[in-house]
Amino acid sequence: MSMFFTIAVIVLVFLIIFQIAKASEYVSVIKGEEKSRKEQNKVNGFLMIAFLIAGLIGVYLCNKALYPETLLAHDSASVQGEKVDQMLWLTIAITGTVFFITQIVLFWFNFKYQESDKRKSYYFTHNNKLELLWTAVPAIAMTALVVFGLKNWYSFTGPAPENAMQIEITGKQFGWIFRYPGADQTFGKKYYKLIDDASSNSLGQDWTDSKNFDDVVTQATMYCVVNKPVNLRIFSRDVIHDVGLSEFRLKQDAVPGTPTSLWFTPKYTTKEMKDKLSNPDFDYEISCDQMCGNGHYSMKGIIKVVSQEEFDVWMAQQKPNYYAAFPDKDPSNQKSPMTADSTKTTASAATKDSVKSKM
Ligand SMILES: [Cu+2]
Repeated sequence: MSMFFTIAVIVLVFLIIFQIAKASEYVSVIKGEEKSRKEQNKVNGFLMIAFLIAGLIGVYLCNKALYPETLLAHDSASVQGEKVDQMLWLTIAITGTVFFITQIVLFWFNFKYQESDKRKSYYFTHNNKLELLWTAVPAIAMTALVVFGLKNWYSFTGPAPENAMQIEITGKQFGWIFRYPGADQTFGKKYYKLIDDASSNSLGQDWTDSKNFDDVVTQATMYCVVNKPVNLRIFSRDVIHDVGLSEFRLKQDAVPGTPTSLWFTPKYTTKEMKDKLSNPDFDYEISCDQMCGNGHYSMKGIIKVVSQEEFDVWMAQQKPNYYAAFPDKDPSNQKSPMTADSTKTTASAATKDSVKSKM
């Protein structure tokens, strides 16, 4: 029924507009074409001003309503992201100024320079000064923005500080795999032909390289330490993905066959961010920012930013992936005296609980 009324209303509105147009046509015939055209011109001039004012109010209201939803409503969660925010604000300041000047002038001139019998329009075909001005000014502004951007880009993607934590992140259809270098601080070799999910080798670690024996591999959640630079070495197992870190204001493509990198220093722990945003459900998110297939939407990873102590406790609980691939090599699978074993289990359960309550 409501569908019928909607269609009826649309048809009626169309008929009314059609009748008004027809009536104004007859009026113009009676009044004379010339006079009617001039009147319409005036109405259009005023409509331009009305549209300008309504448009500016609309822009203001939209910004007011939606600004809290944007990332700019709170500061960057990484030191490097502050530079990105600076660049964004600078770009908004420049393009925003140009936007307001051009839009106001566009509609105001339509009103001011509408047809008039009192003046004659000035006609010119070419103006070198004007051309030079509107070419040089945007070119200089754009060059400044690009140079500023490149400088920051080379800094984020260039060599990380000496003390940076090394984490490898690999995108796959559809999820993220993380690798930590273990006690030797060196990643073992890997080879894509060795990738075999069924035998716990999702990264293709080469087991003939002993540097792989202590490498820890985790999925879905990555841990890093607050105020400590983290260097992400980025890989892909299949198609192009993109490590999108919106709270840190950074992102980098994960390209099969071409490792990329990105480093940043987290400013706030996950817990601090929860308090800061008054959102107990907050978590730093890794989104895949590159359309990569039908499960793209679900390719979400979590980053937990914790203190060094919490990280050490967490890392101590992780088993190298080598033991998942070769369970018989795992020392904890070897028979040990009953008493020693039971105390160990209680101790590790206690630390596990304390970590949970802290996070
Ligand atoms: Cu993806």
